[in-house]
Amino acid sequence: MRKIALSLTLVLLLSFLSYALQGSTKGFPKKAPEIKGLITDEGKPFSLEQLKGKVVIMTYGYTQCPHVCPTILAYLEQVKEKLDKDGMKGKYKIVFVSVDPQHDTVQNLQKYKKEHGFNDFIFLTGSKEALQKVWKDYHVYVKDKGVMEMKHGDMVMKHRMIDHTAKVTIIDKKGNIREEFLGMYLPVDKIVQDVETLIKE
Ligand SMILES: [Cu+2]
Repeated sequence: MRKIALSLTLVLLLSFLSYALQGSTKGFPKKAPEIKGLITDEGKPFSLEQLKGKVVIMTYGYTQCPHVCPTILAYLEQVKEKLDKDGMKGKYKIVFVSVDPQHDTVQNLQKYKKEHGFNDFIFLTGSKEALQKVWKDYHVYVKDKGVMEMKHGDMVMKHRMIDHTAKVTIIDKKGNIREEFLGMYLPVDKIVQDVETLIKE
């Protein structure tokens, strides 16, 4: 009987200690490269250092993106709502790094954020050089294909097309990348569970 109780305790302890993050953890943990030279949608200089002590949920995209980025942002809005409901407000930050230095000026980011109600998110832009450094450091593929015509039924519409990696990078309170969620269809509950675990570390 005592033996059973002991092994039960051990199993419980082990399962607690070995919570497995649910995203892609290959190559992580890894120190998150510092982000230099980018500015926020409020026109302020940004650094990851400013967010030390918070879990950072970072994604990459552009405000004129017709489909992928709006989808990712809608999922992240759900993540935000769940985290806030669980009392996590202020303990994490959602950051969106632009892949479009040409159009995503501070003003355009501000406008986009306001129009879509992403009030708690930080949108980042910067010079092409500064952004390119961040894309490279975080392994984000970016290819500007210019304006392309797309058919919507009988209508032909013009879209600014930038091919880019769709993913979310999760950085812990100490500034280490811990995992990534790849693709545009994000598992909201898994992200919430992981972020809450990292907040409690
Ligand atoms: Cu996009």
